[in-house]
Amino acid sequence: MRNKVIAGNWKMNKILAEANQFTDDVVKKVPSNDNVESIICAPFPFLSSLVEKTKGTKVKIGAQNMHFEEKGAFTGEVSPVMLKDLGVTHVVIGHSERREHFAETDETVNKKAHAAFKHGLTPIVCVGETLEQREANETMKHIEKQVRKGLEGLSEEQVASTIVAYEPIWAIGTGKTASSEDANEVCTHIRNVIKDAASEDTAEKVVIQYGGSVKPANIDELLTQSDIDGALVGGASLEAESFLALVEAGT
Ligand code: G2H
Repeated sequence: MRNKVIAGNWKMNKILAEANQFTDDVVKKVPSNDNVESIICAPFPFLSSLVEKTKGTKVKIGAQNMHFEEKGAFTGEVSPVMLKDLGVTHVVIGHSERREHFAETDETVNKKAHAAFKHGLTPIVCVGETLEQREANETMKHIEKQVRKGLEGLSEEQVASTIVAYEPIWAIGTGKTASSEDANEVCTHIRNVIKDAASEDTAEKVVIQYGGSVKPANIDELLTQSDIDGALVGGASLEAESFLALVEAGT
C-alpha cells in the first residue's frame, strides 16, 4: 500500500515572516498518521528557516528547483549539495512553469533527477500536456516521452522512490481540474510506462501525484482513484488551514 503524499508548491509567493507563521501553524496541527506525508516546497530564501522549524516533526521541506551540477560558475543557481546540506529532503523538478519560462527540457529534468538521488534528495518529477496536445489526442504519447526521458538511467530503486506529479498544463492555476477519472487515466498510464521501463514491482511503489487546481473541495474524489497517491498543490497550499485540510484528506 502506497502512502499518500501531499506537497505544497508555493511558487514565488510569501515573505519570510509569512512562511515562518505558516509553518508554525502547520507543525502544530499536522496529522500524526504514518500513511500521509506532507511536504512544503518553498522558495530558496526560506528553506533554512523552515527546515529548522520542522525538525523532529512530520513535515518535510522541499525546494522548487535546483541545478544538476554540484558547484561552479553558474551565477544565480542553487546546487543539490546546498539543499542537502540545509536539510531539505525533496525537490520539484521539471514543473511546467520551469519548462515554459526557464528552458527546462526532458534532458535537464533527467540530469536533475540523477543529481537529486546522488545527493540524497527525493525528486518530484513533473509531467503534463498542453491543451493543444490534449485536443490533438497526443496526451498519452507526450506523457510517455516525458516519463521515459525524465527517469532514464535511474536504478530500479531510484525509480521506485521517485515521486511523479501529473499536472495537465491547462488545469494549472486556472480553476479547471481534470475530472478525477481523466486524471486517473493518465496516472495509470504513467504507472504502466514505468512498469514497461522498469518492472511491475517498481511501478507499484512509485507515488504518483495529481496537480492542477487541487483544493480541499476536490481532493477527496481525486484520492479515491486507483493510481492517484497524492497531490502537488499551488494556490490552495498557501494558507495553513487549507494545506492542513489537504493533508487531512490523505489520512
Ligand atoms: C500546479 C499546481 C502546483 P495550482 O502548478 O504545482 O498549482 O494548484 O495553483 O494549479
